[in-house]
Amino acid sequence: MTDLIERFTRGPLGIIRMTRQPVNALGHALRCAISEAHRDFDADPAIAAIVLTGSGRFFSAGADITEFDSGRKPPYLTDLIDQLEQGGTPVVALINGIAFGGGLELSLGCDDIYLLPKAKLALPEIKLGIIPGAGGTQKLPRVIGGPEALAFILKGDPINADKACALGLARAIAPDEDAALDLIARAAEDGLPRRDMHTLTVPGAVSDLDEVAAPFLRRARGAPAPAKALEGVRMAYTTPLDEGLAWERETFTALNASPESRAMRHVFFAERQAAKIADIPADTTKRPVETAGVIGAGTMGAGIAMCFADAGIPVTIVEQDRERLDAGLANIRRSYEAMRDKGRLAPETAEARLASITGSVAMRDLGAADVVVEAVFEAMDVKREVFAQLDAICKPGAILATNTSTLDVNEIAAATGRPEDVIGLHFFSPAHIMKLLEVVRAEKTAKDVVATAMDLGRRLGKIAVLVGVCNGFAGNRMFINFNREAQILIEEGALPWQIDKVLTDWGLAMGPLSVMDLAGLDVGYRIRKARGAQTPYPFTTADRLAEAGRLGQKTGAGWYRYPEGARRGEPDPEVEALIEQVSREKGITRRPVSDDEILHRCLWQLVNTGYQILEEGIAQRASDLDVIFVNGYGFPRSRGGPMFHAQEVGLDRVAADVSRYHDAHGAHWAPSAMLLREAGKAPPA
Ligand code: 3H9
Repeated sequence: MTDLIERFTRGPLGIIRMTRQPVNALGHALRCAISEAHRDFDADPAIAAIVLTGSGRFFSAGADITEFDSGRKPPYLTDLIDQLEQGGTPVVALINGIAFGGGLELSLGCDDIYLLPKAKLALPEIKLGIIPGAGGTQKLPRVIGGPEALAFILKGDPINADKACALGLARAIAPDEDAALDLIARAAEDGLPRRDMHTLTVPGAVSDLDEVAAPFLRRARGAPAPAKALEGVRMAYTTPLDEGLAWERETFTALNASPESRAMRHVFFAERQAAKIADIPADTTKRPVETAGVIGAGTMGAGIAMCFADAGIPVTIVEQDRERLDAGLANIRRSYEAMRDKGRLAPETAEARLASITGSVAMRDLGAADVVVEAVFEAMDVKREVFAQLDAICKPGAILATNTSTLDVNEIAAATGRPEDVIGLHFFSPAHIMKLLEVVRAEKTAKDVVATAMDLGRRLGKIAVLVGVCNGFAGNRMFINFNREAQILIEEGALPWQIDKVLTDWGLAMGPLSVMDLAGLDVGYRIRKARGAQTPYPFTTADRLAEAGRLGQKTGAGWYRYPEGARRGEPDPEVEALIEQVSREKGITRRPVSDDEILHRCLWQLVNTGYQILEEGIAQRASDLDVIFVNGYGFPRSRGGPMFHAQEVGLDRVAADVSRYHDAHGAHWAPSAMLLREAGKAPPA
């Protein structure tokens, strides 16, 4: 046994078990070890079949992504697959767990595939901005059909063992490894047929593919890989296998070198890095979280309760009166029923989740909860009152979390006699759908509470990012400044639809004005009024729209007008007239603003604010801010996040632009000292 593979025999079988920690990524050393073991077994006349399997939860997570930048060395994965196909002894893949990307392609190079019940199969390369590069686009359509293979590649999501068998991707599911090896041994004794992909053709008509590809191409937002995946699968119908494989290798290599794929790989590693906390070891003992409570059954509270139910954690949701509680519970029921009706959730799963949510109008029913998340009205006195009550009711050691998006978590914690148990869990709306969770560490939050909250985030299927206390924490603080810049640009001469278009053409899911229309203009209006005017104050137009009852989509008009409940807004001459009037009142001579200026002033506000946040220690690392924007604010993954994008452009250029904007537009552009240092424009701290 090495730390890469185990090899042993069992009757007529020679078994190669991949054991490379943590996920059996097919790095160079593992490829060499498999190649050598295969060669030895292949030369042994006593071996009737070679079995390739994995260990623990993993068959193999695919190619080693860390090698993509450092340069890969032969034998390449494709060489290894050629070796298995050309050897004299049949090879069977026994997929015990996760077989992703190159791990699945390695299996497709085997003569047959058997599964254990926990097998999960995927070609997730598309999520890294690439296409499968070791046969996936050419062989999979030959095995399961073109449209099925294309959907599998474009989604990149895993399928389970039953589905893999139903698609004809695997022969059988065995209950455990012993049973599987017995099955394979019997098949080997009968003479395992060899699989020659060259003899297979893709059934059906090529034209079926366009319909499958259309929604993915629409959502590609400039990323080139989906179109290439379509091209590859289309080729599989008409092109000899070797020619198709050569095209696939070349295309994989080109995409791998693209800025989009570099950015997406950055996000992949950044998301994993975000889980690591400098002063809290990964093995810190977590507090048990078996039951949860949520206070508030409004949109946010209901969504948070659904997160717990979805994760199998029973939850009690508390409202102040029966009417509100019933309305909240009815909303939850409607959401689950909609998922069931759309086929996204099995009827029994929907019912089980609903059954795990209990409603109550008595706070004391939260006494036994391991964690309570408060999602009540966003006002300090209300929150402090709730936390004082929780302090009196909750069992010792319970985690008391606030979902505030703007308020000072230290002040909320101080309303209790146990501030060490208090933390912020900032969910994003809709809470049961959005991936991002900001975990807000207050001054006195205990380390095991932070560790438990980060782990809870993972259990809830979120990407948890640790941030500190400040107005807006990390994400909203950056977003607010980005949006403020959009407002200033409008006063100077840009129009809302120009700004939104520039930013969505660049890849953002939505522009800031459409976001305001979706969220409701009354939300920001109330916050601004509560906080008092700031300088500069560029929200005059937004305030006037709100005061005129143009609250956004929900009232059919905001920055845009929405005829008959349309979700896509139309430019509105009335808004244009209002904007011009506000500029006039402020003595601003409107001028044409270029798309380039719009893009860079909005983006560099994010980046400059990001560096301020890092400098203040509100976030641990620049890549955490990228994770926040990609998962919470519709920033394109293929641009890697604002901080990564700035580094790609060059921090010296960013710093020069920021300094120029500072000269032209004033104090809100004061360059972050850290940005200047990182750009080499100021001495190190
Ligand atoms: C490919 O295969 C190309 C081929 O078509 C063609 C080639 C020619 N490589 O996520 P976790 C690390 S492209 C290197 O926390 P989980 C990860 O960074 C590849 N490292 O665990 C982390 O490291 P650390 C196609 C990898 O249990 C640790 O493993 N495959 C790789 O929540 C644990 O990861 C994919 O895109 C890798 N391939 O989830 C699969 N995978 O501890 C990508 C993981 O230092 N991987 N690591 O932070 C995943 O989706 C998830 O990691 C997986 C495990 C589901 C496997």
